[in-house]
Amino acid sequence: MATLRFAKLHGTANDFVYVDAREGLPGDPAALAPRLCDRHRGIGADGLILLLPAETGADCRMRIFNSDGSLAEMCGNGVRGFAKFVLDRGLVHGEPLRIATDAGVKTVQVERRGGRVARVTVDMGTPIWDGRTIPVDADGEIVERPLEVAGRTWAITCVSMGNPHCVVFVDDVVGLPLAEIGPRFERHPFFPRRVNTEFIRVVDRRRLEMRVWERGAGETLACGTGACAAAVAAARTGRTERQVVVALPGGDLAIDWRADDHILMTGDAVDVFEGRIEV
Ligand code: ZDP
Repeated sequence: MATLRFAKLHGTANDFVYVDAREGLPGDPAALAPRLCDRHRGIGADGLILLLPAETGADCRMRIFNSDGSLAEMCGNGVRGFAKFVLDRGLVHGEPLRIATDAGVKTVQVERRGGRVARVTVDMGTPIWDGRTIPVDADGEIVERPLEVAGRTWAITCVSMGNPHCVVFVDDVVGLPLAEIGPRFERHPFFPRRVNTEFIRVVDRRRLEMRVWERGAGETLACGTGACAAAVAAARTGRTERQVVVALPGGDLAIDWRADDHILMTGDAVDVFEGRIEV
């Protein structure tokens, strides 16, 4: 047994356990993540995020494990909480903060209230449209392409934000039986590394409503990379402007797809509690 110190934070109600793992961890993170994320037997979270030693070109490094223990390349809501976790506690310095992730170095700007990080803007980099890179089982770009899932034909648009996303525009997100259809997208053979699926209703040219079924985590109250994927899919198919607010069950995220192709995502980062757990 070892004692692990942690903090729990959320961004738009997408919650994560954060651990300073710069000096190592008492165990394999892929095995620790499901135990720590368990909402009945553990702390409860959508994923585990580790602070790792800095590397060249960045102030620090983060790594995210989904609640099922799978490794994700990138995490939009988690990276905002990560910035608050390290800056408020003085663990890392740097403004703008450069965070190395498995999807490249992300630059982060923070807005403070009462000396503490309250809102965070992340340069999420550029969207990747190439099918084999996302990856999906097809060449070229996947924009409004029919795919049969759960006995229905959906028009899907696929994009990688470092991690794979499938965006589907629907007339109603509230009534969608997500627990039934979400896993069928996630495990569809068209997605060789599984997929995060966003179901989107266009409210108007500057607002989207979204529900998400995340790879390795199920339905979550928000997904930052998913909100970016939805925004670029909506703008690219002519449904919206390049600046939108994405309304998620957990709150709003502002997305700006700049003319230079970079996507800026802005949202909250909130401390929940800190603690120690025997592992
Ligand atoms: O790619 C994946 O496996 C996702 N489940 C990772 C988590 C994404 C996240 N919800 C986000 O906000 O981008 C943290």
